[in-house]
Amino acid sequence: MSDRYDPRPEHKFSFGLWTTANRGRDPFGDSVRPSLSPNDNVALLGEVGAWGVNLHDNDLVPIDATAAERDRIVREFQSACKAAGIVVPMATVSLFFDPIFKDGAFTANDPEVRAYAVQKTMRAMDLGAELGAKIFVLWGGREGTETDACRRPDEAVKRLREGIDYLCEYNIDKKYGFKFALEAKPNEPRGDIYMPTTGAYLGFIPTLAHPEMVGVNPEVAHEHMAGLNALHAVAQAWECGKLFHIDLNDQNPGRYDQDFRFASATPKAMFWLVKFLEDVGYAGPRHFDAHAYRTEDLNGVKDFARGCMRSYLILKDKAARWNADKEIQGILSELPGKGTSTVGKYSPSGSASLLGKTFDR
Ligand code: XLS
Ligand code: MG
Ligand code: MG
Repeated sequence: MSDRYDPRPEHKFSFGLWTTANRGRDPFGDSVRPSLSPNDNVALLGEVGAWGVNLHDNDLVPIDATAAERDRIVREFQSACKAAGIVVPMATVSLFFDPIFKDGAFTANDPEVRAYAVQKTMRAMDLGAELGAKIFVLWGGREGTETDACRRPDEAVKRLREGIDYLCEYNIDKKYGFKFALEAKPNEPRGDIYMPTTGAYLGFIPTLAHPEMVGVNPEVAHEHMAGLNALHAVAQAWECGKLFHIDLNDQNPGRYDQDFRFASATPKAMFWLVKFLEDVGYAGPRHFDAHAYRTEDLNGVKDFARGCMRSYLILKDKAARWNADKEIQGILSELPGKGTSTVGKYSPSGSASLLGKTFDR
């Protein structure tokens, strides 16, 4: 059955390999779904009508693969993507799964671990570039603490900066043309993660050697975990030209990282988010970083993926209806004080007349 909510390539809907291959494992329970190979995964994404697939290095290439194995896996994956009509817009690196990162990656106390984290990221950039990705996401899942006895948090910030500056130089050196998108999350798996919100990263980026190369990847669930309004984070990133990517899903505040299907928990908030992205003309990928309920089987995973895209398109349609609705627009036009200027640029005479003005409170 096809209808106007069918996904099309121009919608730029993407999924991480890790999202549709999520096997429903959690800290208290084992996998409930069989493993899904990367090649079968892209076939599934093609079947449901997605446009792109994103990946961590080790979602595709096992951490202990030889160079020859790596090359074969990449070749076969490229064929699978081609057959499914799926592109790779974004790549990222796992700096959280391997036990070596138990104390962090770029911020770990052991300089060997930090150097390995940078090397692993450079190789993940090589992989992403080979697959055609132009966006490189960095989520520092282990960059944090359970107790601050282990290091001073400002030292962690300096280590993080050095790592990212190095990767920016590598990007320039190799002419990869990546834009880095930094993804914040307040906690989980660490007790507390440095750079807990998108706003923290927006403060950090101007301190980098190549701020123009670095933006953010806000995730709805992560802002909601912190009890924040995800749209406000997205809008602030957009306003300063830093919305390089977005992770769409859903999440109730004050919970573990739920990664629910897009718009399934807070549909009203997600309406405003979609309306914003469409109104401002955000042209990047709409990436769903979510997974199916643990009670679902593989068919349920397909329903879940279709549901993410369908929910987006329904909300996009409602946003267009909002914009076209005469009654709504009539009410909005009655609001006072349109525009973004308040008092204009400062001048001594202007300030004197402002000070002299009497306001009717
Ligand atoms: C985990 C993150 C992760 C990033 C990519 O909570 O959302 O999936 O998006 O490493
Ligand atoms: Mg999440
Ligand atoms: Mg994410």
